[in-house]
Amino acid sequence: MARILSGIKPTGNLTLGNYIGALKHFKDFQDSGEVYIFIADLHALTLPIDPEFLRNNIRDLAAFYLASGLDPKKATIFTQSSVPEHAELNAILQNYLYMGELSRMTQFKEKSKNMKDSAIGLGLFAYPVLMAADIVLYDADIVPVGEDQIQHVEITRDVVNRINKRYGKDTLVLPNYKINKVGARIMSLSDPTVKMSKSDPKGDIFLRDDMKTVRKKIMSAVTDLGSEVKYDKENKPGISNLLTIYASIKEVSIEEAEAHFVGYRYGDFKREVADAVVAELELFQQRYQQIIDSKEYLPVLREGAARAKLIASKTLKRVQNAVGLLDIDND
Ligand code: ATP
Ligand code: LTN
Repeated sequence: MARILSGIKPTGNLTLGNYIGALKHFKDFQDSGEVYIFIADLHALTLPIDPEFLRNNIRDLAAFYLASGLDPKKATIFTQSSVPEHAELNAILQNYLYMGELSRMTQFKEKSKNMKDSAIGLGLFAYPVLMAADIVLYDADIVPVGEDQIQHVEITRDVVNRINKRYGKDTLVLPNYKINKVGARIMSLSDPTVKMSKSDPKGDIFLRDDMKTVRKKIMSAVTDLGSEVKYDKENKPGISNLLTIYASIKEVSIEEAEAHFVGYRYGDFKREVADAVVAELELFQQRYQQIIDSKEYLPVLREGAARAKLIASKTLKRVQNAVGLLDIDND
């Protein structure tokens, strides 16, 4: 049975981009594979963050996971920091990833570009090391993510190949990323040439926005010259982004979405996109609120940590043995 693993970092309010690119699809794997979904709370510390804000984001993300339809009986849901094996494997893997390749990572370059060297934490630089540890700890075969995370899965593959070559081919499992055909990169509504991102709130739709705000944001999304509703990323990035949002929510192809909107004016098109998003988010928010109020995420996270630890501790032992650390219980 395939092992599927993914995570999101609790750095702020989740956006429609996170939902469409990642969150919405996690549940699709839970009937056919063994699913591990975690909250990347240690990764959230790689840029300065207020402790209370972080704690609330973690609660929120746990509730969002459950509201998205992940079933804790089928999927293991947990926080990264509740399974110390992540940090322990990180300490080993950091020796097999190199300064040059880490400094070329797009995410690192983007996040650090306006920072002075004296303010860039080592954790931000070494982000991919911990992420590689997250993935290989569960022998994950498939890692569903949005487009921006492909590079991180690729560097994980590099480190797996390096380690397996040196210590034997069965030391670590080689993971593959999985991105959605539609919606792997949702763009900002105010500037459709940049990614919708939770740490850059301009032009984002947040999963906790009230429905009036969601409608308003979609109705005032930047569109393009011309009047035809057509998918053309180069010349019509705004319209293409809204078409992508519609197609992902309705679970249809871009071509089907285009066919549906033939002859529409921009205003009517946007209204229908807003209807589709509102219909999806309204239900989602009701479930989220109920989970936050009942705190039902807590036993889920506790049980998830216990289940995750069972797998993680075995992999860690295997790697410790492979690299030559002495097993003091079984020497
Ligand atoms: P930050 O702004 O803090 O870097 P983010 O919004 O980019 O955060 P992440 O926590 O890095 O979000 O990503 C969570 C998941 O959502 C990842 O799988 C990522 O690829 C996906 N994702 C993030 N933004 C988008 C987007 N605009 N379109 C599609 N998928 C996205
Ligand atoms: N970097 C990811 C979060 C993340 C992750 C992972 C995703 C941390 N570890 C392991 C998949 C697998 C992000 O969402 N930005």
